[in-house]
Amino acid sequence: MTSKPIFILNGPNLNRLGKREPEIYGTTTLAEVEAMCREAAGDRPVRFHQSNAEHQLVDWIHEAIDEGAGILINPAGLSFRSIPLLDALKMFPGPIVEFHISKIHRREEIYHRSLVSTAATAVLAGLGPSGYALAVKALIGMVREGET
Ligand code: DHK
Repeated sequence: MTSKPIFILNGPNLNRLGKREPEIYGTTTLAEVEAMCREAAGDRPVRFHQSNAEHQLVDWIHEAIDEGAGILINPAGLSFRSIPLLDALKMFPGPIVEFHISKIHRREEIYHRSLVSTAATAVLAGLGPSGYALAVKALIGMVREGET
């Protein structure tokens, strides 16, 4: 039986990874992040997306509600103000890992309080782009726990 996919969702401006403020986000591109995630996921199917549009991220979360085993989300700037994103995530029955490349709690005040964290099962921040692989493995571990 094919296992249900994990959804890896990336928010606004993450399409610019590699060029965007490399002193904060590093020089790894989003395509390289996707490859790392697929490698870390092993035989678990992955749906990897990025959008600068809040409604598109909400639509993918609805897809995950119907078809997904877990969600890894870097909501980027939407972390801090998006009620629609939070409301959609609250409907998801499985594990949610919220991920931030940077140390959001040591940055400007506006980045300190994520609304998404109130729906997340776990939060990872400050590990840099390579942290996505750790987040994938943590999510798959939670999914397996829920499937046993
Ligand atoms: C990414 C962004 O685009 C910022 O808006 C967040 C997050 C931090 C990150 O560290 O991945 O504040």
